[in-house]
Parts: sequence; C-alpha cells; structure tokens
Amino acid sequence: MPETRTHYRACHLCEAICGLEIKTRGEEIISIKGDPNDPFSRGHICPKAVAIQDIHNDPDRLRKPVKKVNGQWQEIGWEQALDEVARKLADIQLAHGNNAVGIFAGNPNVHNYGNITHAAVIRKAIATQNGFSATSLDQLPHHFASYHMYGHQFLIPVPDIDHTDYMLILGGNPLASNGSMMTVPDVKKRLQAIMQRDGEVVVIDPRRTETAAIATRHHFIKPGSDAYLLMAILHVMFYRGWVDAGHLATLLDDVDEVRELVQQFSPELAEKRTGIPVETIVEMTQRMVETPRAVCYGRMGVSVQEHGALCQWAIQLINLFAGNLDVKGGALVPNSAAGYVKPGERGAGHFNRFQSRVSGLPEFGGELPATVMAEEMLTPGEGQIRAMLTLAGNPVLSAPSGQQLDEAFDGLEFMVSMDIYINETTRHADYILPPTSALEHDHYDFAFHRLAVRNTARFNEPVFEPEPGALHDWEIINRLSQKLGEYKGIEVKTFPAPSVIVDQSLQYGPYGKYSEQGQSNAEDKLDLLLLRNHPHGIDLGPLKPSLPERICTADKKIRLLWPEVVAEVKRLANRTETLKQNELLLIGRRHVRSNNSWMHNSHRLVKGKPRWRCLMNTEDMQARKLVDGDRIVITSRAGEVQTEVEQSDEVMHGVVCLPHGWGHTREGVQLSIASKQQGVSINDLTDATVYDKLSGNAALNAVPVTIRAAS
Ligand SMILES: Nc1nc2c(c(=O)[nH]1)N[C@H]1C(S)=C(S)[C@@H](COP(=O)(O)OP(=O)(O)OC[C@H]3O[C@@H](n4cnc5c(=O)[nH]c(N)nc54)[C@H](O)[C@@H]3O)O[C@H]1N2
Ligand SMILES: Nc1nc2c(c(=O)[nH]1)N[C@H]1C(S)=C(S)[C@@H](COP(=O)(O)OP(=O)(O)OC[C@H]3O[C@@H](n4cnc5c(=O)[nH]c(N)nc54)[C@H](O)[C@@H]3O)O[C@H]1N2
Ligand code: SF4
Ligand SMILES: [Mo]
Repeated sequence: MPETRTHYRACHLCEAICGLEIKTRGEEIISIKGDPNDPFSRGHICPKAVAIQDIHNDPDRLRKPVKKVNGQWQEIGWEQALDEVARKLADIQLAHGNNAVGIFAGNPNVHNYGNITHAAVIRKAIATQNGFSATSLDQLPHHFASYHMYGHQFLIPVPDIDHTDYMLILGGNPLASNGSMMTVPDVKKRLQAIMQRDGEVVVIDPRRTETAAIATRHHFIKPGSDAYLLMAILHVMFYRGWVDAGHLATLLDDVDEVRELVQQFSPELAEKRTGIPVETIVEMTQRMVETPRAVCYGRMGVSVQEHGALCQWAIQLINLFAGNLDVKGGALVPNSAAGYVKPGERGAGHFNRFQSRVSGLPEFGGELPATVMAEEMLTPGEGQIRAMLTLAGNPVLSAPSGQQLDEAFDGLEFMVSMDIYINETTRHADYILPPTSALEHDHYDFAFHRLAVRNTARFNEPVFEPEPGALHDWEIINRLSQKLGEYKGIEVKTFPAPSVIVDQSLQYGPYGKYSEQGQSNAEDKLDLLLLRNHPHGIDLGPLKPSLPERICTADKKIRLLWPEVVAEVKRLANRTETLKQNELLLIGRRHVRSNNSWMHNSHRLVKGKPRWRCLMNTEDMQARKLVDGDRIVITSRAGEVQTEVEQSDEVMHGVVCLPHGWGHTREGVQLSIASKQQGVSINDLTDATVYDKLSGNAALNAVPVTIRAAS
C-alpha cells in the first residue's frame, strides 16, 4: 500500500487563499481540511475546497488536447495540437492583420500564478489590440481609480479589517464570496470581531445578504443608485466641515474643485434616488468621520454597474477626506512580499491609448472592454475578429448579451481554448488545450497577497506529479507562443518557470535581500527557499501606512480630478429616471457552494436546495399573481429566459435576483453533472450596450427586466 502523505497548500478557488491540509495515499486524495497552522486563514475553509478533489478526479476534465473533426472531438498529441493551432493563428494574422485574432482571459488566470507570470509571452506573440478579460466584467473600476489617483493600477488600498471599528460595505457579500479586492480568509470571524470590540458593520445592499444578516445594520438601496449616496456622503463631509485628510493633505490639489463638484449632490437628492433617508446618510457620514478607525469599502454591486468607476473614485475620496486613508484601521495599501508596488514598478497601466474598432471604447492596460467583444467578432470590415483564443474563461456565461456572444463564437473562422472543460464557450472551439490540474503544479498567490488584509507569503509544492506528457498552462503558453512566432516570423521570448520569477520578485521585494526599505521582520531575508521551508506560510505582520512614499504619479501627489471623471460627475447629475412602470431591477448573487460558472460539475456542491432560482419579493409576486416555484419568463432588452421564481423578502421591493454562471443545458456541453442542473444564464439578460461610460466596465447589476408567468 502506498504511504499516506500530508501536503500544505493554498486553495486556488477564490480570493481568500485559505491554507489547506491535503492528505493523499498514492494518487488518491483521502481528505482536504483547513490548515490550522496557516497564520492567515487559521484553519478556515469553505465547502468548495473539499470539492477540489472532484475537479481533480472529474472524468469530464480534459487531460489531452482535443480537436474537432466533423463535429466530433478527437484526442490528439501535443506536438500536433500546438503546431496546427500556431499555424492556423499565424495564417489568419498574416492574411488579415494581428487584430484578426482576439484573446479572452478569464478569472482562473489570476488564481494560477503561471498564467500571471507568462501572460506577457502570449500577448507579445499574438500582438493584437483585441485583448479582453474578466477584469472588465469585474474589478476594472478599482484599477481605473488607482491608476488615475495613485499612478499605479495595483496600488489598491484595502480595508484594515482587523483594526477597524466602523466598516461601511456597499455591494459586497463577503460571507458568500469570502471577500474580494480584499483577501480576507475567515472573514465571518473577522467581521464579528469588529462588533465584539463595539465597532459597527453597516451593509448597503438591495438584498438582505448573509453578510447583512450578521452586520450591525443593513439598509436597502435601489440598484444602480449608489453613486448618489457616495456623492452625498462627500457633500455632507464638505458642507459640515468634516474634511481632514491628515498626513495626506499636503499631497492634494483641487480640493476646492471637489467641494464644488459635490455641491449639487445633496442627501435629499440621494434619498430620492437611493431610498435611504437623509438622517441615515448624515449619521453614516458622521460615524465614518468621528470613529478614529473607520473604512468604506465597495465591491461587485457598486463596481459592476453603470457608474462603477465613479463609485470606486468616490470611495477613495471618502476614505481620504474622512482621514481614513493610509491609517491603521482604515484603508491601507498592502506591503506584499512579491509584486510590491512602488515608483518605477512595472505594469502601472495606461488608458485610452487606442479604442475599439466598432464603438470606440477606450483600452485600459492594453485591454478593451469585454462588452465590445461580440460586436468586434460580428461586425464585418477591416480588423474584424476572425479567430479567438480563450484562456481559462467562459464568456458565454460570464459576459453580457450572452446569447449574442454564443452566436459570435459560433460564426468564427477559428477558435482555440486553453481550458479543462468542454463547456458553453469552449464547445465552439476547434481545439482545446488542457493544462495540468491545479494540484499538479506549484503555487504562489501573486495576485492576492497584493490585496490581502494582512501581509503574509506562502509557496506550495505540487501535490501530485503531472500525468506523463501533460503541460502546465505556462508551458503551453511558452510553446504555443514560440511556434506562433516562428510562423509569423517574429521573435518571441519565452519566460522561465514561474517559481524563478517569483523568487526574483521576493528577493527585490521589501523583505528580500535586495530590499531598499529594510522592512523585513522575517527571521531571514525572504526568498523562495525560505518559503519552501515554511509550507504553512510566513506572517509578515499587519498592514502599515506607506502610501506617500509609494505614490507612482509623476508629481508624487494624489490626483483627485481629471477631465473624464469630471464629465462623469456631470453625467450623473443630469441623469433622469428611466425605469418604466412594471419594470424590475435585476441584480446578481453568489453562493458559498458555487464558483462562477465552472464548479457545477461537482455533485457535492450542486446537491440539495436549488440555488439558481430567481428571488422575488412577496409584494412583487402578488402584483403578478405568482406563487413560489412558478415558472416565469424574464425579459430584458438583450434577451429572454424561462426559470423558476422563489419568494424571498431578502430582496427589496422592485428588485429580482439571479446568480450568474448557470445555464449548462446548451447542446454540446460535456459536463455530465452540471448539464443535468436547471437554471439559466443571467447574462442572457444583461446588456452589452449598457456599460460604465467612464471605465468601459460592464454593467451587470441593475438591469431593467419585466416578468410574467410562463404559460
Ligand atoms: N451577471 C453577472 N455576470 C458576471 C458576474 C456577476 O456577478 N454577475 N461576475 C463576473 C466576474 S466577477 C467574473 S471574475 C467573471 C468570470 O468569468 P470567466 O472567467 O469567463 O468565467 P469562469 O466561470 O471563471 O470560467 C473559468 C474557465 O476557466 C476554466 N478553468 C478553470 N481552471 C483552469 C485552469 O487552471 N486553467 C485553465 N486553462 N482553465 C481553467 C474553466 O473550465 C472555465 O471554462 O464572471 C463575471 N460575470
Ligand atoms: N462562493 C463564491 N465565492 C466567490 C465567487 C463565486 O462565484 N462564488 N466569485 C469570486 C469572484 S470572481 C468575485 S469578483 C468575488 C465578488 O465578491 P462580492 O462582490 O463580495 O460578491 P457578490 O456576492 O457578487 O456581492 C455583490 C453584492 O452586491 C449586491 N448588489 C447588486 N447590485 C447592487 C447595487 O446596485 N448596489 C449595491 N449597493 N449592491 C448591489 C448584491 O446583492 C450582492 O450582495 O467573489 C469571489 N468569490
Ligand atoms: S473560502 Fe475560498 S480560498 Fe477559502 S477554502 Fe473556500 S474557496 Fe478556498
Ligand atoms: Mo471576479
């Protein structure tokens, strides 16, 4: 009998990066538990982590490249697959230009560090302006605000949740999501600890979420109206004389201009638009200003709506002018061991260097908004996308106007997907190139230590040896890019293993031997070897104020205003109410047993009560003569779906709520468990023509819909 082994490893599924203890015997996984010795997650896990074994063992998971021949999938060897794919992509680009090939990179790219370290290799080889990613369905407003205000898209302040005494959460449900743009394992205990030290957690959400249920207070808000609330908070701060930026005051210009801009956004106007009473708004503002350690935080619900970037900008201003930015218990920029952002650090970002061909939307950091992806494929003319590479993404279910995207992928001349499943998107591909399973490669959380509420670092070895001949994502990227370069006649530089890159970043980081900052409190100078010897991870202490010396703008000041943001404030001021009578506003939701679109093939996660139904308030159901469990038709400008309604007064009057990532019954999907689940895709209803004008981010929340009983 093979020996039993214990492995320590970060969970790669969500941003909480919990430490896991995985016991194996030979090729078998015996147990997956929380690692109590992980200094950050302290033993916490959620049900998804246990399901990692279901993905690893899933017979539907691809292990070898497949090619579609006469509509049938055939397994082929890696040499043939890489060669044929590279040749076809090169042919299309040589005939029609580089922009004829598009790329969509999905969410798991940031949870798989080789895809982060090697993204530049494939981007160089393909060299297209038609690059898209899940960023513009998600956190683009955060990068947008940080780029413009602090000069670097990754200089992102996060709530110092372990030391705050007042936390205002807008449009985030960390109890289901386990935190986002704030890496915070064990978030429930950390939020409860705020209240145990007599602090307060206040949640603003159109749904009384799991987080709202444990918070000190919850206020409903009309979806899509948060910008009025945030501007009103700034208004109250300025007009009651509650503005004090503390040690950051000398880094500011344009304070008077901000005061002028917020003047027209009275709390009375905010009450009218949001439904939150004036007294509540004033009280919230006062608490935020008067509590020495307070923070305002906003996530998906405020980022992924029509004024997403304005909301994230306003949240920065609120923290700044309340004296809560760059102070203990407020919002702090993490001092990460690798990828530490300081002046001169690469990848600061850029904006509007080029625009999309059809609608003229601006790029950010070299990518165009995913909302224009379908029209770039469907609109004929020079520069039309004729071929796509999807890399760990499922945009048919995750991007707006999903039915149109489905059609667009179907009409492509050529498509290749780097993915582990044949799903709603990859079923359209001609080739699928599957990487190793997550447990077969090493791991360092390059993205999430940079957003963590405590400074820690951890490197993990693979749990299993890769199957013979299998390639990691980064190896596929290197080899495909090199071949593509050969066919295109351009030089493509491949990168060494991700661990080599991380080792360098650690050594040059604030705790490494080449550190200029001398911040190190690790027992030794941090590098990969030291991390290898500490598989539970190393604690590097609480977040520390460090913003002034890290601001990356040319004049080292915080930029409060720029022309586009001023124009957007005016747009908000001039916005009129367009919701028709009988229309409801559709919002999303997440559940702790689901992960975007790709974990519904685990029986252990999908069993039990259905989690895909449409939540509706009693009053709205009665008005439509509906009862719990009825079949309903939901119609929006973009599409129509049929599903079941669930009576729930968790959602406010006038609001309905569907999770995203469902709708696996499409033809050709090879997910034997997921495709037996009912549920439809919310993104068949969301609308690609409605987006955040400031950043180009999608507006997936607050979608006007009508609902009737299905006949
Ligand atoms: N309406 C609505 N839509 C939303 C959202 C919402 O809240 N509401 N949320 C948005 C957000 S925040 C996000 S991040 C996006 C996510 O959007 P996507 O990234 O497009 O969707 P995922 O469901 O994460 O799909 C991940 C894909 O990667 C594959 N995969 C998993 N692991 C690996 C791996 O290690 N390597 C490779 N090569 N492939 C892998 C899976 O099989 C799957 O096909 O959805 C967005 N869409
Ligand atoms: N279990 C699980 N965890 C996940 C994921 C998952 O799919 N499942 N996905 C991961 C990903 S990719 C991400 S980006 C994060 C997201 O992390 P979160 O943002 O914390 O997750 P959501 O549950 O989408 O929370 C959004 C909240 O906004 C509310 N909301 C909707 N519209 C509005 C509005 O107009 N105004 C306000 N104020 N609120 C609104 C919704 O009711 C919801 O409670 O979660 C990550 N973690
Ligand atoms: S909370 Fe996120 S990181 Fe932690 S175990 Fe669950 S899925 Fe994994
Ligand atoms: Mo996301």
